[in-house]
Amino acid sequence: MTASADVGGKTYTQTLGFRTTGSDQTGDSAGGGAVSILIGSGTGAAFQEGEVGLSATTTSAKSTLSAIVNLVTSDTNGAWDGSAKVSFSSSCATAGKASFDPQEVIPVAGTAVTSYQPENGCTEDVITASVTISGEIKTATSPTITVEQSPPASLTFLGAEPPIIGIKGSAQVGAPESSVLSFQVKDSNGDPATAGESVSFSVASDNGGFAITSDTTASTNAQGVAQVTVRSGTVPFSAFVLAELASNGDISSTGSVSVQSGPITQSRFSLALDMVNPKAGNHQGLQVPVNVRAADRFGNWAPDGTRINFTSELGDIDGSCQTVDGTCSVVWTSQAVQTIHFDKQRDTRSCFSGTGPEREQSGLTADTGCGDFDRFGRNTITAWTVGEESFSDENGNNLFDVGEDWLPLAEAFRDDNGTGIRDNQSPYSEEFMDYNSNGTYDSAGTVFRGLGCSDAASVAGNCESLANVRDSSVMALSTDTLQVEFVKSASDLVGASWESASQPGMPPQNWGDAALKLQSGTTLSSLDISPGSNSFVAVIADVNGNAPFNGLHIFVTGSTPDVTVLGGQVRCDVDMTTEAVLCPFTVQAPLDPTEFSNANLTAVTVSFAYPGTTDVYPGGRIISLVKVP
Ligand SMILES: [Ca+2]
Ligand SMILES: [Ca+2]
Ligand SMILES: [Ca+2]
Ligand SMILES: [Ca+2]
Repeated sequence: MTASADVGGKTYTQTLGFRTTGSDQTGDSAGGGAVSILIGSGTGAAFQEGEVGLSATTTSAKSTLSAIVNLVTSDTNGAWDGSAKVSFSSSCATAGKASFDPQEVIPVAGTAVTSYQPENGCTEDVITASVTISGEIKTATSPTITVEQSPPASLTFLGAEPPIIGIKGSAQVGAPESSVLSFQVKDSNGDPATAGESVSFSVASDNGGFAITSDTTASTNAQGVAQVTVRSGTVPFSAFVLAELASNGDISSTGSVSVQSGPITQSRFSLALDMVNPKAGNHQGLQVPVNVRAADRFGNWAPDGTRINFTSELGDIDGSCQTVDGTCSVVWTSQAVQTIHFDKQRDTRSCFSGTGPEREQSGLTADTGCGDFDRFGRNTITAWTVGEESFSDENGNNLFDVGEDWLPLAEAFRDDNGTGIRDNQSPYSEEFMDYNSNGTYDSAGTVFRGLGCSDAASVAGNCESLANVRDSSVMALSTDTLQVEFVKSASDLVGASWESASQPGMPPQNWGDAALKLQSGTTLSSLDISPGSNSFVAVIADVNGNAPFNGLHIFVTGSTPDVTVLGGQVRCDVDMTTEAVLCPFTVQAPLDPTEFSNANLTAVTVSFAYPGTTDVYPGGRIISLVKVP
């Protein structure tokens, strides 16, 4: 009996054995020598207490070996046949670099066996077996296991983050200029190679200055991954980076990142309304989606997340949206009748003096008549964001060179009266986007504003700033009520405009005060009919002289059997337009003079139907026919 034996060291099991025997009734009732349970390897004379037996002490990553422990009784070192659970562990297993199958074993006849498998990254390991018997933990440890590592066998490109970067300078418009490329080294088992493998990097082409900005050699981490950072140059292209294993140049891989132009170019920034003539003039809350598409010089989408801003003359609109795949949308909502921003002096204003294409490329609204009066219910919507002016890259080097043609842009503005010029004569003033924040409206500059100048062009002062790209559209807030006029031919409408109905010669004085004014002569109050064919044009507009609402069906019919509208009835549908709709028709009268003089001529009727139906929509006009011999 060694009742006073100290805990620890090699006396560990003896101490436990003593306690087990002396502290419960088993030992007392037996009245004999203390018998304890020991853990180790082997049995009988071969028993090695506190040791885990191994089938081998050297193995390869992904190979297995057996670990074995025996539970014996201390009296004879014979197999203990009690019930317990043995747990195996190791530092590599804790680190996820080795595994046991099974990890917990219930011994059979005192013997517990498991299979141990180390991974790459586990170079040395010691297995511990532990068991709890009668509340006491008993452990055993193995000799050190040496694990031979699998050599690296492959290098794979995992990806670039972000996969698309802008050309040098794009950071000004919020586009990244650098990217991190990741490569993974794997061993022949397809597992990540050991940390610390050296990988070297080089660029396949330094086009425009594309370069590696991190070290050209990097070590793999625990996941076998090595990374390299690159930066764009001035030229957009698919850039390739070669990665090579330092220890074996035959193992290599190529990664790529796309260098794109980045800034949105004015000529590829466009605004479109889902509906330009909604029936919104008398209704609040009617909604129209407003869409923008934005791309760089090459037509590549603006980077996702590019913020586009919006402003609307009438109604209300979401302030901004962020692009995904080069596009985003906001919603415009009507506020019914609105007379704000009407320009009483529009007919006296100067107008955009450039060509039609220049007007369109400058993001202005379509030209609807310089010198005409303004009209109520015409709503200008403008979208803008930071980008660059458009230039013609005549030598194809993707740089702006001195002498290359470009379209200079004045500061963006919302052209409420559609003159193509920003007007600001009190009390009428058009909102503008003060790009340089100097509090005043700046006209077009004399240097190119954008990214990517040749050295000479930079010296000449180009590429020193960016500019707002912009586009605008006009929407007609079509009214519920319509008006119908008649002319003899479409040519009678050349130079026609809309003036005040209550004060002819003046601009419309209020919402609904618009009348068609021909350049010479007047609209018809009756239709003169001669024998044979007589052609006319019905002009249908809303009460402000704008387009009838989208989808309206217009019918022109004759009202007596003796005179017919050719084809029986003429139908004209209102499509996407902001302007009055022309509906030409022909009245067929008898050719024979006698028949003609006996014919009963009364009237022609213009009537309407709701969109997509034959249900009569209120309004229309009946115009009488007058025989002209
Ligand atoms: Ca060029
Ligand atoms: Ca307007
Ligand atoms: Ca204007
Ligand atoms: Ca300014």
